[in-house]
Amino acid sequence: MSEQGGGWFRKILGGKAPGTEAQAEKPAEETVKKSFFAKVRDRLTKTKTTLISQTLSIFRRRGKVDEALLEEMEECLIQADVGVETSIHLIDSIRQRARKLPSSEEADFEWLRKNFHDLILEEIGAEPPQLHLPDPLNVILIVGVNGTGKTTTIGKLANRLRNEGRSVIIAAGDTFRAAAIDQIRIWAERSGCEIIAGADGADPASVVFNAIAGARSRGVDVVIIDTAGRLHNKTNLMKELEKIGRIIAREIPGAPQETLLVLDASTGQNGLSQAKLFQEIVPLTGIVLTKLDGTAKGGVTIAVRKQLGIPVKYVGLGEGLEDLEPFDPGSFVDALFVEAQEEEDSSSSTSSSA
Ligand SMILES: Nc1nc2c(ncn2[C@@H]2O[C@H](COP(=O)(O)OP(=O)(O)OP(=O)(O)O)[C@@H](O)[C@H]2O)c(=O)[nH]1
Ligand SMILES: [Mg+2]
Repeated sequence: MSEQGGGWFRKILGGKAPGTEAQAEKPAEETVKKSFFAKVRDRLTKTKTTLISQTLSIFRRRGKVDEALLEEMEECLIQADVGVETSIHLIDSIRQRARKLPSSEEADFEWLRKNFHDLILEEIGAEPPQLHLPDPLNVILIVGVNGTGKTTTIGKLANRLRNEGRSVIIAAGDTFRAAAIDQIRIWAERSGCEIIAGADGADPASVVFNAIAGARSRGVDVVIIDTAGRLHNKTNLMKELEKIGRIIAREIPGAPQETLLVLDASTGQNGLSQAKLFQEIVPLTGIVLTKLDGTAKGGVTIAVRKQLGIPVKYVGLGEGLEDLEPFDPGSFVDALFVEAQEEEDSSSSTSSSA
């Protein structure tokens, strides 16, 4: 596991990385983080229980890899919102790998665990996807249907980028909903970033133009643009995003450097249809998967990568300023499997002591 992956993993699991020694972490700050991530881990458990632990527990009941087990596993993946197509593909791959085993080897529990782990990692890609912001002035366009967490994500992302030494201006490009500007102002304050807003109902493209001009004159290197999620129909949405895109490209050749689609993980497969719709309107460079802290449908993480070919770049793990983490696929899959291991260990110790 990579160094970076270990870090992400340790944060989520409150310090426990598999195969690494318990490390003496920096005390005060780490303790605060630990209690926070312990809370997150408890919430993420919902995902793990459904996706991996449940699947593997079927194995424990049956004791061998046979057709009935594979069918039950497939069902389980579909219920965890991995998606029908991807679930069938995963199980087919397991089936083929099992067939190819030499007769001297058995498809036992460890075999299943390892192959399942590797296959999921192949699906989502092992490399942690990075934001690509190479220019003196970069634009991040944030899109998604209403309520998925765009505005909240912008606040968290602005905070993150500032902590990484970037300067950020937020463009309040959602002028459609009355309260949207006040909401993004609060997030700009929290993250300590400047905000450029117009009046309610103003043309979002003019807000974007002003934000870029402001960023240029102040030497700011990132502009994050909020957009409206509720525009009644696809034609309106398309018109508005196209206009915003035109202004951005005219002002900064090559921009937007990133166009991130915000998806609510708890909407499961519905999120996939949303992503397909947006893909037709704007070229997406990444996904932010929000509300992963409160869902049993984390399987959508695997589905989006496989079916849309777009990497998940960040995950939202709560409503606070710090609750956004860069997505690290290796750690994500490790976390799923370690939880299964821990559950298994505790259940076997319970049964042996009984
Ligand atoms: N638990 C949890 N809640 C989140 C997360 N991200 C956003 N939320 C909540 O989701 C709700 C909607 O978030 P917004 O940021 O307003 O969503 P939006 O996409 O900007 O919505 P519109 O402006 O209406 O299009 C708020 O109550 C947020 O606090 C997350 O990662 N975890
Ligand atoms: Mg919003």
